[in-house]
Amino acid sequence: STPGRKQALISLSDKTDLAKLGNGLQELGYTIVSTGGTASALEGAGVSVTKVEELTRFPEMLDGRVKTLHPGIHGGILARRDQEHHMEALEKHEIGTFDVVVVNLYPFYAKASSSSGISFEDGIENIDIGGPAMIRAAAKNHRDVLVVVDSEDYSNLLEFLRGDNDDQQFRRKLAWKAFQHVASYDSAVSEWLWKQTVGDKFPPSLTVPLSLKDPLRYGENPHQKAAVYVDKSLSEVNAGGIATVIQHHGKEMSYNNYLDADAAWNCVCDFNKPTCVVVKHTNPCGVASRNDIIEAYRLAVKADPVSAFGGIVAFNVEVDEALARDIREFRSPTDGETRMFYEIVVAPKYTEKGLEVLRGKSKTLRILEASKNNKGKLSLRQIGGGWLAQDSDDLTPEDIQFNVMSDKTPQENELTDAQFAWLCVKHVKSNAIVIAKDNCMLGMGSGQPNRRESLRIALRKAGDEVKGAALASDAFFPFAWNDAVEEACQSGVSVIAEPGGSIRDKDAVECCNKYGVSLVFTNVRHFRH
Ligand code: 93A
Repeated sequence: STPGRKQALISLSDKTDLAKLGNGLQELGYTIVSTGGTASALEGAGVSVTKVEELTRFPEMLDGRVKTLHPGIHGGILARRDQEHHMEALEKHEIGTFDVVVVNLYPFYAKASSSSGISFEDGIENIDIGGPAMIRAAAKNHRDVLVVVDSEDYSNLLEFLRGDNDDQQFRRKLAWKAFQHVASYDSAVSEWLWKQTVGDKFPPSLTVPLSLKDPLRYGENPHQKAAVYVDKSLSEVNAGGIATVIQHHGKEMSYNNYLDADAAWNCVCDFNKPTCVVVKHTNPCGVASRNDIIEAYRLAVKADPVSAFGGIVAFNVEVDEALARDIREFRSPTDGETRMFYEIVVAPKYTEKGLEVLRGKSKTLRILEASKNNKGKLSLRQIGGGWLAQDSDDLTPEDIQFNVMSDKTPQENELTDAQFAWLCVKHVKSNAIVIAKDNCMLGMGSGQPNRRESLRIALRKAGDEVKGAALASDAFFPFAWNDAVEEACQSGVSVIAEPGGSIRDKDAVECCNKYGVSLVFTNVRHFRH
């Protein structure tokens, strides 16, 4: 290389904005060194390039498995500029230093998780070795080598190089991002290999590649530090969910906001018809499905207006102007006067006008656009000293047989009510009881350490409307007579849905028979602890 001339090493699988980068570096007087495909692309964009082979005086070999794994490359990245003997060694072997290294890796994840799948051999060939080696080397020597792994950083890089202030913080940030990039990549590879080894026997291994999305002001409480991370393993193919939400308006999202918005979004995404879900402290306190989404919204709020105040409102359909106006103006059903106040509105889409109207509701209202949640995800919970991993609970009523156990067979509408209540109860913290009728939640009891108490709370919220409604319980009733089942029957519900499986199932059946209530067993439990 020409002495004194600055050198940049570029090797990219994803060639987004490559021309911009190449031209920018060339204008700044950099000599650009590249691997085969990247060199061709740069030349195509009118940038002059030195091929890696010219520099290493060694051909790319083993079908490209060995391209940049050479002292001529790694010496130039790793040499300490402040160590005389390092620089002497480079000189002796005629190796030039690199000041900038821009690399992104073989698209392993996109390939391994593509719908068409990937053969084992193909998977193996897509494991990048030389790329991570260059990234790690450059990140280690970031004091003198700028390392870039994300095309979104090209402008910042060029701007930095044009300036004359050498900011170590910028270099460290790039190095941090670089190691993160490689760590995610290795996690993806290990995840894939794990699946090749154990098949579907276990939930995925715990090497979830995470990348920091945002530091949060604080955690559940102000004295707890917190941040939100995005699961990179879901990028491209499976992306979606609350972590990657687009915020159109409002105050910064907090830890609790993410948690509650997630609960609301997961719940509303489970429904096929146009649905509104209102969540408070991760529990749905109002749910309604209607062809007219405004009606659904009003019913969901009406289910428990006191809890809905300050809650999260989620829709599974677009928010248009008319709906937005209703959200903005709707007055609390408790006093008919106070305008309802919410922390968050979340929906898959907004019309221009819808957004504009909602923005006018308050400065703080967080307006979120979320993309569809995909099924088959990993659910992780932390315990002291470790983690619990499981598949997410993806069962919906369509997957479940509702077996009639009582003498009375539920009418078709009663069965539909039971299924609706069943879908709701899945999203409520155990012990969970939901009372519903006509595609609308009327009352719910959640999180009580005994089922009877949850039942009483649900009944109280449903009030007189309980007559003829359906009741769902996330797990079986341990006792029937003089207990929850009898209390439910006496309240006037027409049908009870529960998993069954108690040693006293017979009591539950006899009790329902005595009161002329239908009892259906799902044989599926929806604990949510
Ligand atoms: O097969 S490798 O693991 N061996 C290498 O020596 C090597 N050097 C760069 N893969 C290697 N790369 C990767 O090639 C880079 O990480 C980059 O993703 C890709 C760019 O190849 P090309 O410039 O030929 O399109």
